[in-house]
Amino acid sequence: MNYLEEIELYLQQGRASKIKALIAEAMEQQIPANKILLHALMPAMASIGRNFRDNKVFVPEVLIAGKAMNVALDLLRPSLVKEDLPKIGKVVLGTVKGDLHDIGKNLVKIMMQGKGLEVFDLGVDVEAQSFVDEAERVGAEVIACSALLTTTMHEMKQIVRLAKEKDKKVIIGGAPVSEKYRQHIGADFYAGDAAESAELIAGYYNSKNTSASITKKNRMKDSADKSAE
Ligand code: B12
Repeated sequence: MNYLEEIELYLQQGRASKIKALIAEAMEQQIPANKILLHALMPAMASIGRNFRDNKVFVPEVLIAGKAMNVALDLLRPSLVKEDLPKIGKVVLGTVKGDLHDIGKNLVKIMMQGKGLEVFDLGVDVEAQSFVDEAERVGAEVIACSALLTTTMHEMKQIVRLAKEKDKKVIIGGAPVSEKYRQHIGADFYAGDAAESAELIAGYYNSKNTSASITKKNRMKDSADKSAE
């Protein structure tokens, strides 16, 4: 078995300390973090998801595997996020009220940080109002919310309503959420995975920053022209 296969297997068993050691070794062998994420950790989570659905594993096993996945993500984070990136915008992130799933959210955080976005993570089980309060407090224009349960996704509608009052944009995601649902609740963006969410929001801030700097340049030119007259 190679490193990737071993990591995938041990994650399914929730063996955090074994995974830690294997990831360290794999990285020493120059296996890229991205490859470990996409070809070992994600397939393991998908397989846990299938086994959970088919009643082959139960909440305690899934919980332990989830913890091991978060340990693995913490180990990969430094390789996936370059510290010296220029900061392009702020995002408030969290999992909605009633929902404790955080692996997808944590992945969104890493991918967004990897694009130079400053992420303020509120954790799980977050009240709708808290997303907006935090966005106001830190001066973030974008709120990102995750929901994994059909019974909690409706919280997003409330977040969108409160966010609109404060002129904030909302991106939604998580397994039960879709583009159709985005349209239904009037959210600004939807992405199916973490990498896509980071692309979308980085693109949003980059185009905003570009038009702001063009406006600033034009203003400076106008005042220079006026003082020359
Ligand atoms: C791990 C897990 C758990 C763990 C969570 C551990 C943790 N730290 O997160 C534990 C054991 C705690 C758990 C509990 C429960 N779970 Co659970 N869980 C899962 C499981 C197996 C995997 C989820 C996961 O982490 N996937 C891996 C990550 C990477 O994928 P992801 O979260 O989908 O994220 C991706 C995208 O969705 C997207 N994304 C995610 N968030 C965001 C946010 C934004 C802004 C954007 C743009 C994108 C985005 O990007 C990620 C990929 O890049 C899923 C099965 C599944 N197929 O999803 C069930 C699942 C979600 N759970 C389910 C259920 C029913 C429960 C429980 C009710 C079980 C119970 N009887 O107690 C409880 C609910 C607890 C609660 N109140 O939240 C059901 C939900 C059914 C439904 N449609 O509502 C599922 C689908 C399993 C099933 N088939 O029945 N669960």
